[in-house]
Amino acid sequence: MNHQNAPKNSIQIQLAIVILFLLASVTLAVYLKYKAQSDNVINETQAQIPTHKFIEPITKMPFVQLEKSCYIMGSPSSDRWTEADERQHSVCLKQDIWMGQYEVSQAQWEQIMGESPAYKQLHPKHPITEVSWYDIQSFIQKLQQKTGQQFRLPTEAEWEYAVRANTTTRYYWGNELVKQQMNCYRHYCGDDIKGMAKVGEFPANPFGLYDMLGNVWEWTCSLYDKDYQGSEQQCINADVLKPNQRISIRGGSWASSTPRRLRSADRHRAYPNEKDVYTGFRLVWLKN
Ligand SMILES: [Ca+2]
Ligand SMILES: [Ca+2]
Repeated sequence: MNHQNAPKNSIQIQLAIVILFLLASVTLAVYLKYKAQSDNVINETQAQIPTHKFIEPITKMPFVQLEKSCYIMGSPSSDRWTEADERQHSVCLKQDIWMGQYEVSQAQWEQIMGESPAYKQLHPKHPITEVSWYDIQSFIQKLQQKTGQQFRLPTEAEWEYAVRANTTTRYYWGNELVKQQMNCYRHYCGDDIKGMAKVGEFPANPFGLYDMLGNVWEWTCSLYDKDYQGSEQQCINADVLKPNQRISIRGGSWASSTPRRLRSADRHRAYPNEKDVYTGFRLVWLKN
């Protein structure tokens, strides 16, 4: 009997091995698929590209939601390019920011103000320039009247949080200048554009914001203080602003003479009634 049952047992064992092998293969396949999916999720989280946007209905300006967070503003003293007014300090944003995805364009300015003061008016999608800080306050007032929404310029601290997008390097892509990353000055930059570029021509930073470095300098709403004693985290009220006080402007321009001027931490300033062909702005939207 035992002898007769032996081949049958052997077939059963072989079948069991095959079934076990199939089960193991299926389990492995399911695991690998799950792992690939979870890896993608992690990668998306690491990229930290915000997905929430507000589109202002009249000019179609998009604003990207940046979640409130703490970060180190300024540049390390170990970097030989760091300047005296870039003291590193921690800043915590008290609320989410809705940052303009692009510099405000000439067409958008004209749409709200009815006329464009911009130099040469090369293209409607060029950033608006030759607007003083006071001109921008008028623009904001009219935009608010027309849309029923609230806007302002970013504080200097909000601006640097936005440009860094959680990076700590000189530029949001690293420490060295890389061609075709921003619109800067030809002899060191190597980009193909001689003057202003249309907004959004160069790659966005990790938060999805365009031209934070280069193209045109951007007005903030903060009083310039070389020692970073807190004014960088506030907007100066136009009513108390004195003619001899200066406002922080950020990001460098298509005409900046050195790549140092285009670093995330670099700071510049201008009197509120100044206007030139190198300076424009972007807005933040204030969610109700
Ligand atoms: Ca250029
Ligand atoms: Ca810019």
